[in-house]
Amino acid sequence: MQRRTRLTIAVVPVVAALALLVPVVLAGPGSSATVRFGNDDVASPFPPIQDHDQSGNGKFNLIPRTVAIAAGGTVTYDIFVRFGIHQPALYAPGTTPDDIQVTAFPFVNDPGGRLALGGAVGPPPPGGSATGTWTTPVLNAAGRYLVICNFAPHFAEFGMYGWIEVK
Ligand SMILES: [Cu+2]
Repeated sequence: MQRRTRLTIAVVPVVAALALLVPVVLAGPGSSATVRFGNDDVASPFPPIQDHDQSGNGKFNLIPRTVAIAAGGTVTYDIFVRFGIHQPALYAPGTTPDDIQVTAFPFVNDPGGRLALGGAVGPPPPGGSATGTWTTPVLNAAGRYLVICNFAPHFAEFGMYGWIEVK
């Protein structure tokens, strides 16, 4: 018994250390990965656009920015917003942020190459937050898909976008 306990004590830190070394999530067929969509609790507590600095660059992020899944999988976005609105929009492989036309306010709403649009989350009540989730359709075709925040200030001013690599 004592020997088994010692072995367990030795194995747990090794497994924990290996987990830290995995940079991206690679999900299997039919499985899913989760990405945080909005990191609004970091940096200063001020509304970033009107009153303060570059906080929005930390807040309006997808974490991780790039996620890799196997063909046939999905990605779920865990949406958290304190400032404005977050709304994920999925674009076909080959679309880059430069291809997105921001011609409207407050939503980008560029239909060119768009495959799916999640529900808008927010705006939150004053001093509060809003949360939601959105899962992509099943992604069968290999390629690098662009996902943006369809709320124009977040995409255009703070580069709120990320990638799904389907392998
Ligand atoms: Cu947003």
